[in-house]
Amino acid sequence: MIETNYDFEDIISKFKIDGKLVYCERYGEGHINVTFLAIVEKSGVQTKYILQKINKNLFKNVEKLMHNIKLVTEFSRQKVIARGGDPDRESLTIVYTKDGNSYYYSQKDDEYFRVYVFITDAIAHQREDRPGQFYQSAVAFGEFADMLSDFDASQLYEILPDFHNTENRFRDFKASFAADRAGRAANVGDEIKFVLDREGYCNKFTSLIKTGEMPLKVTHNDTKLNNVMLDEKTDKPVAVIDLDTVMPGTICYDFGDSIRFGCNTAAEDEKDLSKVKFDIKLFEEYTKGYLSSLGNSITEIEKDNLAFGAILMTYECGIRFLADYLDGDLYFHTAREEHNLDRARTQFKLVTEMENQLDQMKDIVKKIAAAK
Ligand code: ADP
Ligand code: GN1
Ligand code: MG
Repeated sequence: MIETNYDFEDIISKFKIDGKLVYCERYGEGHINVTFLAIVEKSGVQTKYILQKINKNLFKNVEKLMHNIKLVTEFSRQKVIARGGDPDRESLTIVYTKDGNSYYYSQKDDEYFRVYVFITDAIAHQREDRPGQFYQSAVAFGEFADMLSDFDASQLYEILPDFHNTENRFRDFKASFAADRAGRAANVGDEIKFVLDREGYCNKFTSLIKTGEMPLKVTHNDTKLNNVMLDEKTDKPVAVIDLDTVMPGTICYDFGDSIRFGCNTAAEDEKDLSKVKFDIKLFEEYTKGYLSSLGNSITEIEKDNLAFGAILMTYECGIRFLADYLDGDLYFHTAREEHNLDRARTQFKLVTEMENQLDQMKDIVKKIAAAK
């Protein structure tokens, strides 16, 4: 159960927001923070805001988290202004508290809240519902990576260390399996075997990063389709959102995580696995959009590993869902008993489908990269 019973009027009053709160309800489908749409009215004019209760179990140091987001949003804001765009729409914008902080700590609730300007006339899609949207999300994430290519990474805290270190994720998974805190391991023998059989995947990127062959860049690290806003009329990219995980990483993580979510013909939590297929046409679309907007900084080793990145990110996410199921649903928001298990199963089905099509996926990347 997610606690949503707060004194929203009081919370909103702490921020530089002028007017009366007339609406505040849960919003969006993020798995980590608790997001609300807040509507404030002044002189008959209503303004929307995004209010978020920050996940304090995950983000142990909110000051450092918001330091990162402040730097990245200010940087992207300047870039948007320089290109003549609208910074309040084309960049995530923090609304500060009346005493100038990027978040508000409510002592009464022992919770941290932040407010963003609501990005208007745009949609964060759960799936492509009009052809071309997934392509546009690729353009958005490619441009985002390109924009951050001259951002000084040393200014950022590594807020969730080893976020995409699959070796660590595998080790944590084994610990969850051994502890079996929720007494669920006996029900999921096939899924556990699926993970253990693929241990060989886990060090593929970590070892390339260690030797320096795979470059670390400032990446988003959570490139789901619903973390990008597309214009509601034109479907053109408006802004990349959910900047909690902007940290050094490889573009193969970002590419792979988008494919994991967006090339699934069904929802991430679909129960009927016969609906879950890997859509290679969408893979091709995304690759075109990403490579076209990424700039020229992509290296050979990155190109060679984009396709496998999709398998690795899907496998890793499946491991995380299954580990959370074994732990008793402590990390991801869940709405039903087997939610995390259903999610893990869709990921493993996609991994199998991608394993069978890896050669075609690699050919697609090669063909598109060569045509650039
Ligand atoms: P989480 O970390 O839980 O995934 P997000 O920051 O991704 O939270 O926000 C959840 C959802 O809220 C997004 O998918 C999107 O629908 C909506 N959202 C977040 N920020 C904004 C914004 N600034 N403007 C409009 N919608 C937003
Ligand atoms: C979480 O925050 P959200 O819902 O955009 C998670 C991602 C997972 C994703 C799976 C900080 O993303 O890593 O891939 O769920 N974010 C964090 O849907 O753990
Ligand atoms: Mg999100």
